[in-house]
Amino acid sequence: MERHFTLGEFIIENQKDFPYAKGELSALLSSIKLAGKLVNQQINKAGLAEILGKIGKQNVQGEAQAKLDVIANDIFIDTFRNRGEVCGLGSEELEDIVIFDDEIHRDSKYIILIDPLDGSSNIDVDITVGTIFSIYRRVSPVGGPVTPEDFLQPGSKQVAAGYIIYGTSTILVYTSGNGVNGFTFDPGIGSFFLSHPNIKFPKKGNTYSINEGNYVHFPDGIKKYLKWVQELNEEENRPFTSRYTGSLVADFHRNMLLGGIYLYPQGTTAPQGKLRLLYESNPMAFLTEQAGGKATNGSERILDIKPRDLHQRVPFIRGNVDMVEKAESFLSQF
Ligand code: AHM
Ligand code: MG
Repeated sequence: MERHFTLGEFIIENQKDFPYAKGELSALLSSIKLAGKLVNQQINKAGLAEILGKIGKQNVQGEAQAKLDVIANDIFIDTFRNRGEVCGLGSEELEDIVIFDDEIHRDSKYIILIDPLDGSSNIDVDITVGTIFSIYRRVSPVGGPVTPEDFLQPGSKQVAAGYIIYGTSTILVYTSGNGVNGFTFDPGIGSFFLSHPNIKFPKKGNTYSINEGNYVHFPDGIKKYLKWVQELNEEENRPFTSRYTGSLVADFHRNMLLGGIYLYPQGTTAPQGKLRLLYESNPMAFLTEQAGGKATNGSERILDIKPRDLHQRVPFIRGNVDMVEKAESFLSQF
């Protein structure tokens, strides 16, 4: 039987491709791998361990926190606290950044932004959830205090980004700017193995993913685009297929592997959409471009947006280039 590369072996083999300091970024990915295994273990036994349900508090976004949201957040923070690869962390679950300024972290060049458990409203009904991460090189001098500017960099400055999808299998997908690769977790061995090398969007896609229940709130361009995707046109393979789980990682992963478009546009009740630029849209946009797709807010490249604050939201459209450009053309016309 052919033996696949482990994630660790792959990282060492490809270190030459990392744009920055080699060993540290490899170690950082190894910490994500460890935290991902711990979260995976918690998710798998959630029904038995009485860790389903809400904790009765809201996160900084005003959304009800699930117990596993908090557990996953703690696991990632503890992992990065115990190891020295990042000097600061921002989390969708926390109002402020966490600064690690003790001896082992002080000389670190990296900060990380995480959505520890995305799609957490799906946990209690056993639908796929995910962890999303985004890594930047700090812009403030190494050894000095970590600053907000270290976190408020445009997505084009990411040095690595990815997600862990806790689905029928657990897969870690990441890019460090040299393509996208996916590694499936083998629970018997406890390692991630290369299973999805060099992921690219297929040339053609015909799946669209959007919460159509919000239709009445969408801009006219999106309404007209949705009517267009539902029209009969055999040559263009329309109507498209609608698939939406409410878990960004699941909808993203499927559409990247099979081709398709994901939209979370602005609406009258959510003027900037729902997704967070730093924790969700930027890492997904980096992966999208690395897989040959396109990610915009409807008119502007996501990775070019200069963030104003940590929890900023942004309309998000990403997928096959031709599909995204079609949606953009409707937005610019109507
Ligand atoms: P979360 O970070 O609080 O879990 O919210 C993000 C999730 C995404 O995974 C998903 O794409 C979106 O919210 C679904 O939102 P909606 O339920 O409005 O369709
Ligand atoms: Mg999220």
